[in-house]
Amino acid sequence: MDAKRLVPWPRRRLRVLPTTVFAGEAVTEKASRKKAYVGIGSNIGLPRETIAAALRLLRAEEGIEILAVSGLRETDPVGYEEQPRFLNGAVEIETGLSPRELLERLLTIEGRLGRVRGEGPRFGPRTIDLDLLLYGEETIDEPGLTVPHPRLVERCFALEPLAELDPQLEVPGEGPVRALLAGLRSGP
Ligand code: GSY
Repeated sequence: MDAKRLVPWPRRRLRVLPTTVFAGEAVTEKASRKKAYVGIGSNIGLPRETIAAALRLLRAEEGIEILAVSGLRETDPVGYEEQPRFLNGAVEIETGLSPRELLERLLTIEGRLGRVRGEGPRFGPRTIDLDLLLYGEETIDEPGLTVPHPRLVERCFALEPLAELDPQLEVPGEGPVRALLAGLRSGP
């Protein structure tokens, strides 16, 4: 399955400061933008439509540019088996937002699509999940924000679309995404 690589919008010419205020918005220049990866999942309602809506909302966000979208795949539920199969994928983005700001945007989009966090069983069904998987090469461990995502390396459904988007990708502190996947597939 090939990731759909998007043609970037023409960008403004570089200015001197890394961040300037333009029409009231903080605009971050290319040098300080980060590549980040967001995992997407859904298994309630109309997953394909909900994921399409999530991508539209993500694309409309100021400060987030979608670079590529992986294919979507049906996956068996992990963590709580009595639920429908999931539709999973991942998105490669470039952003000038901080990891915390990006996380907040993802949670807001989830909310707009009807997700109520804290409702139902912990690993149970959900209308939409937008997980911040990777943010540049950073490792972050703060209340409510852990990057790389704390369960990324245990989850084929999250690693597979990442490997599709960038087969050379490294998970900071863990190793190459392809090696992590091979380890999971070969079993304990
Ligand atoms: O955080 C991801 C939500 N989730 C999933 C998922 O997206 N896909 C699969 N296959 N199983 C899952 N279990 C949980 S929790």
